[in-house]
Amino acid sequence: MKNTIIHLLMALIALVPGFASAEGKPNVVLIYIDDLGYGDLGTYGTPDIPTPHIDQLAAEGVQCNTSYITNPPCCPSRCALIMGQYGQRFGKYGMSRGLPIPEDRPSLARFLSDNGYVTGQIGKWDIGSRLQGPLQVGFQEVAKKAPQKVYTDKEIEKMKPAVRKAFGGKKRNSKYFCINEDGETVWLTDYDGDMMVDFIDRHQEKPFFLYWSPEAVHSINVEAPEALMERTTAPKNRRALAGAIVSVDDQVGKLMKALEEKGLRENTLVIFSSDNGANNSEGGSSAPYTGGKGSGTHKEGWVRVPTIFSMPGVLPEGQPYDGMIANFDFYSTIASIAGLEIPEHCDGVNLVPFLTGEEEGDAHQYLFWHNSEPGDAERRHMLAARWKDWRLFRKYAEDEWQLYDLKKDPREENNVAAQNPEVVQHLAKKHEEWAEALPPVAEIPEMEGDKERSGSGYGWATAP
Ligand SMILES: [Ca+2]
Repeated sequence: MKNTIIHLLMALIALVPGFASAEGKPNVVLIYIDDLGYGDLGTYGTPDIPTPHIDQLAAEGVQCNTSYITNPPCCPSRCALIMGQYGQRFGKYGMSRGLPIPEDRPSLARFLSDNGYVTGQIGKWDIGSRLQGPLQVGFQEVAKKAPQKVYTDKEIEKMKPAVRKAFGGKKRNSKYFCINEDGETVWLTDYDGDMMVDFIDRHQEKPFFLYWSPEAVHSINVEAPEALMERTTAPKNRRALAGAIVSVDDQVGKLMKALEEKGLRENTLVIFSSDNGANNSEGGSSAPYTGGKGSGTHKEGWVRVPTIFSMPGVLPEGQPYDGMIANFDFYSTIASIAGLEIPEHCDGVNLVPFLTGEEEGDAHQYLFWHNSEPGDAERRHMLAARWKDWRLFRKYAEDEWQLYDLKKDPREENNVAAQNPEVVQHLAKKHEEWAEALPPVAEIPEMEGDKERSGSGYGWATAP
């Protein structure tokens, strides 16, 4: 009943002209982890990595158990996220780094900025062309990159062999340690968490949109300090990754504490997700599914990620949602919760009625994959479709379709295409119809000029 009233209010608010510029709109924090696997969080069943704050977020929100990245990996995933549509809609059929995101339709940051939000970005970008930095596509503030720690000869001497192998040769710049303003060496993820708190602190009076995408937990995690790793019971092959995940969880705790202390918890939508599936090379887990980054990019674990939505009072607490969603739904859901009309270009839907249980079933009846950019790594080529419990897959258009029943066979060990020709035919036709409406693969343009950066240093770079 409470939710119905809130929806009614939101619908009414959306009809009031000029509301877009009004204060009092909900804040949004979007957390997008790099390479975090479906089976790498406590609330998703991992036994060896304690993630109490993320688990708490799920307990105070909706844990989505069938959440997809239709455009893996990093770069295309982030482009689809920020544009609220399949990457193929703007010709992005694979990694294609350097391909611009469209500017004839608003990015999520531009959209919220145009509607009265203060927009801020922290961490990894990897979106659009070299000239499309975050400040160019709608973010008003970007956390400057703190200088990386550079290892000295003396430090290299004392390093564990794995760390020395990565950072003791030509490359001496640390990936995960930076130098803070006081000259101290700090864990980058932790530094990012402090920047989140700083952003919220400065903008607590306004509606804000904060996008944090840490470098974590992307390889290489060998620098993870013992103090983080010893909090886990992870085996050796995933101990460093586990340490990195524990630190991500710490920052979620830091964020939630800041929101609570400022009385913003109820009026803030927090979304937590990952840009693609598990970091297999460092022991990441897709359990109960298989696959992930590297050799497993043909399987479910490469595209199925953990996703949590939390907004007490608007969304249920501790109620999972099993229907199919994709990362491009975040845009439309944020727009809806902000009382704004979803822009026409969006492929996503407003997930609120699905997350509340008002509407049953999948938010998307079908989801599709068409990763066929000729320049992309062969292992990542994928044509696929999801419908009900079925996953249809083939690598190239000339291959035979494979069909898996993910409910009976989550590990995708039994291709049941021959036993279910009608399902194959139906899904293949759906895929074909969807693909027919897409523009061709776009060429990456050559671009003059320096790559857009927010600059290194401390504090925030702001839009010109
Ligand atoms: Ca990634």
